[in-house]
Amino acid sequence: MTVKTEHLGTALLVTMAAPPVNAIGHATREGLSQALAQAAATPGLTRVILTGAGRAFAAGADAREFDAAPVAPHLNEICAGIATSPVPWIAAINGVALGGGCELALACRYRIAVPAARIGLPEVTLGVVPGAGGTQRLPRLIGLAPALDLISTGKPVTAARAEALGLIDGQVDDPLAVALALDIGTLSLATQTDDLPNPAADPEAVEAARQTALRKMPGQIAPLRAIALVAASADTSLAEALAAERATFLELRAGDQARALRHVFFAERAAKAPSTLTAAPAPLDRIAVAGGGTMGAGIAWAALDAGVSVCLLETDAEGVARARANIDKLAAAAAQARGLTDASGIAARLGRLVVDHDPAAAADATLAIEAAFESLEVKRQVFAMLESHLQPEAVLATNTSYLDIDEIARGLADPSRLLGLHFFAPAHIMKLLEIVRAGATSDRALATGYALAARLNKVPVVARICDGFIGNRILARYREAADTLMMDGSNPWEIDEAMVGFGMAMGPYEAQDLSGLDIAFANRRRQDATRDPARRYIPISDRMVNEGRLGRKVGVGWYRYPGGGGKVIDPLVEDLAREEAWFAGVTRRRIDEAEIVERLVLAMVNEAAAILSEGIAARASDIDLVTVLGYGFPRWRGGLMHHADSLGAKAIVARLSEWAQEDPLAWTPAPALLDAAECSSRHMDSPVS
Ligand code: 3H9
Repeated sequence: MTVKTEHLGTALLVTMAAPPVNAIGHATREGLSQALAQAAATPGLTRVILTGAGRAFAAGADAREFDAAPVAPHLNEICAGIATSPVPWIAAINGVALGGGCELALACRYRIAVPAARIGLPEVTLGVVPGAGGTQRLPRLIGLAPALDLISTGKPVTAARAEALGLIDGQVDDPLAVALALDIGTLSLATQTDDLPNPAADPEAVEAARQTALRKMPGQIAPLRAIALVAASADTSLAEALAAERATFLELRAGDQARALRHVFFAERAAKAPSTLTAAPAPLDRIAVAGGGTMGAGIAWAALDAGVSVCLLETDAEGVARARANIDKLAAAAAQARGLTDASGIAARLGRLVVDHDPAAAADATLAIEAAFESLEVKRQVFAMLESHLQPEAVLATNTSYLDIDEIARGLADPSRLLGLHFFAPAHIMKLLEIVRAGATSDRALATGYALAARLNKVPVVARICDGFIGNRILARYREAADTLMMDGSNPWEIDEAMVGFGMAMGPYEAQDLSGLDIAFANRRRQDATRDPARRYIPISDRMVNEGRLGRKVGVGWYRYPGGGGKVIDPLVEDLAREEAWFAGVTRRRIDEAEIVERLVLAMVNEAAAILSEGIAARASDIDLVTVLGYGFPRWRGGLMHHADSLGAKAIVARLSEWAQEDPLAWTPAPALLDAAECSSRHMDSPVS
């Protein structure tokens, strides 16, 4: 039974019980529909109290049902039934009330929530609009501007904020008790949301919400459609507006963006430790981070944020001072980010931190993460030091982006303790954690990696060893393909603009300017010895570095940054590309935006397919998570491999094969793609044998 009913005196208690978060699926809708009928058939009832079992009120419609046609009874009909019920319904909000859960509460006559509740309409983050009255009842209840804010961003609010907005009538520790005790007079004075007048029109707030959505959620349809629906609440009858809302919800629910966003939502949730991994992780209350540079300090701050005690190790007093300064910057930024933490929160974090150059200070750490300079020699020295000072059962991790972890492990007495934990900068913000399983990594070390991800609220993706693991290997191929386009006729700003138009958070050249051209340069030098001499090599990036154009940090890279400000196109870069093309005997040609996007996306897809074929990634959805959470691939396209599926393996292979005739080393289709194309019904998400 996903909905339980119980008579408590003259009240009917209706409890949604679909663990873990009471997502509202068909069975719950049936149960709610029956509860409506039961209430109507019970004489003398003074109230119906709606609540949720466990930790949630309701997490919204069950999104797992969205791939199939909707089945009656529908949630919008249930909300209408609650809103027009002669017996008043009270929402006793015991935990999160999101999406359809919030809409059920909005249809009630009265709403009381626990202080820990989070309430909101996050539908746009799943590519849909609220479909059970949210776009109409919320603005009637709290006004147009705040409703626009909640619905167009999808961000939930705390119970305190909900009360301040008038979304709920009060916060109490025991909403059920209060709902039972509420006197009839108070209840009858409360106005049913549907009887409230239309909210006042607010064209300025509507335009501001549109501009914010265009800027912050570019390419996405749902936020703009939701804004239009909320705007219409000012001058449209409730019945007409609810019908328009329902039609929009159903249209978007069946669309590509909603499918892609659902895919990422469920992929994120599926990315936890597999049940087959039974080893117990190391405890994580006290960890060490070796190296207090930008990355090490970011990792330390992420751990401090999660309540972990950290020993941040440096090599000498100067290093300790630098590490302290890096931590102070993060603390200052956290203090400025309003609402995240207060002064006592910052003090508590700093109270859990020790910064030292004596490795003995880390002796009781159960996990040590090395974030030192990217050199095999340096890393081996760090691990020798950690090995001699930490307990033998402590797990060791390297944050290397490219180095062979098996090579690092060779220096250890017990290589099974070592794994890779590849964080993304800024480490305290980015959600992705690549966990690299080396040849000897034990199940316990792996389980510790997963446990750390869970503790730090990050999404873990396991990779095997190769140059760059999953993400940086795809990135390297993306950059190589972009450089080739630049040599053959494009320029960095055309390429950046095309990829931003596709939906990437940033173009590849602006991103390089941000991270520094010297990092990719060092990688190319490391790869010189193993690079196939027959592979086409584009020297433009090397020349940039040789001319000191290292990116934003020096004020000039692919773009110029006068006065440390925004980017400005630099025609010298185009001259440089023309010159290199002339040296190489390349006749430059006009390359349009569509070709730029197609070449760069398919270069990444082909590399990702090779990564799957080689078993570096276990599943295509892991690659989707890496590209979306680590590299700015548009979430609403579902990640690289989900997007590839939408293009179709056959079409991809046909295009790659055509390009392979000009350059087989760069474009020959990977075996996983050939497999998928051969069996065209098979998605790349299917397991690769
Ligand atoms: C909607 O409501 C449309 C209506 O307007 C119109 C209707 C007509 N569906 O995240 P967690 C699962 S659209 C299905 O790990 P947490 C989740 O997959 C919906 N399943 O826990 C996971 O399963 P598993 C609008 C869902 O405590 C388990 O629950 N609502 C749904 O970190 C635990 O989830 C939203 O967008 C769902 N709606 O966070 C809210 N929600 O154990 C989406 C969760 O098998 N949900 N599951 O891996 C969330 O934001 C978070 O899950 C929540 C809990 C904050 C609720």
